[in-house]
Amino acid sequence: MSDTQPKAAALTITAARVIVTCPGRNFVTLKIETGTGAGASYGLGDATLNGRELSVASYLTDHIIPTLIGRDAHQIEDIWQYLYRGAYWRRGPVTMTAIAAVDMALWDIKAKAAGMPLYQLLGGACRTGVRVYGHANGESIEETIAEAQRYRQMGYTAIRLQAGVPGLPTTYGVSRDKMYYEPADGALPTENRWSTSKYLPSVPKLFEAARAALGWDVDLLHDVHHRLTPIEAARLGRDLEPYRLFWLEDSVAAENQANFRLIRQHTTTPLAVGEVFNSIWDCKDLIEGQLIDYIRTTVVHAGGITHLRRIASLADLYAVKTGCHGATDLSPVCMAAALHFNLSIPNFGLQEYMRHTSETDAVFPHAYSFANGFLHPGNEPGLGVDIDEPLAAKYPYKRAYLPVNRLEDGSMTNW
Ligand code: KDG
Ligand code: MG
Repeated sequence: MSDTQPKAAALTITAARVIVTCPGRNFVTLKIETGTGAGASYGLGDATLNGRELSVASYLTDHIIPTLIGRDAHQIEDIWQYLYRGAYWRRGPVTMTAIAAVDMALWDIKAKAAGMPLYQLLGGACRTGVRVYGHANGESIEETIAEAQRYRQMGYTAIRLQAGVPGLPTTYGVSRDKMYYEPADGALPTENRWSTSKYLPSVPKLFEAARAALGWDVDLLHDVHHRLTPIEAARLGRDLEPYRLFWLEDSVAAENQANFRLIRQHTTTPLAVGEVFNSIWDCKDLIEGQLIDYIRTTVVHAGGITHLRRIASLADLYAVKTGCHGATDLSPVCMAAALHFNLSIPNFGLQEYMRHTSETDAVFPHAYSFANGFLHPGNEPGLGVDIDEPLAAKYPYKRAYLPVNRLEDGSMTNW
């Protein structure tokens, strides 16, 4: 930039630090401070990576924060490029979560400086609210349907259904918690068992019973959690066609994006994937090949609002909609960021919303609210989320791992 250009007033970054707290589960939050005295402000970014929280905290504290001090918080894109290109080692969940936290905090600061809720800065609201889905889960089909009915009564118009698989001691997505979703359950990883042959016949039975009990005026979803091969996923998609799912999620692991070509050739069940993706490169072929219908990348794990907007814009060209991940391990800071993002993009699809415990809500007071199956980010300047630091300090970090998964013969498989 030429020195002769007039310069806008800078918002100098004066300090930044990482806050780790465990109000029921671990959350990592980045707080960036700008200015001094009456001109001081701050922004928050979620940096939580389930089961690997301290790696992101270290990446931020040891490697990113020293490079932020003195920069102009207004230069969000330049800082993003600096952290992504400048590191030489690109991508990966730890790096991209750390970059996401910086990005969220900078958008929070900019929107506070503008005196606007963030969605206004992102182009304004494209809709009146953000439609969400919750998880109904149970050991049996009957229990799952009863849970789904409870979600209907709360106003949800879209519900994910997961039921126990007969013959397996535990099943992905079936937990004791009903309003929260907390799979990180041990100081060392729990070992689960998996059998595709037991699982596959159980899912169409669940959805047949669900349609009979719940009718057709509700969107139903299912998460396979990366457990099938492409041809098994193709068969499941076909078997579920009569029940018109809103989406079938993560039916296969997607390191090989071409897996989805095979599934797509065999079924019209809509496909969603991407909660573990961390960059546009993870989903480029899936989107350009129109191999999926919903992309599930979210703010905290995919490089922040700046990068997620790029993914959504690419997806829009190919009629792929968003379906951001929103399990309980994504903090209220991420949830708020996702809501501002969702409200502002043309190709929003659906937002996952698993609630936080009252302890978490108290640590992160927020402006977003739920009514009639929709969330709204509220109209406070910035993201509309704060952190009560003295309260956060009362909940020290507790090591917790996600489970691992083995086949019945003992082989490791995808969790
Ligand atoms: O941290 C992992 C969880 O967020 C993940 O297992 C939840 O698959 C999930 C979902 O769809 O919410
Ligand atoms: Mg999932």
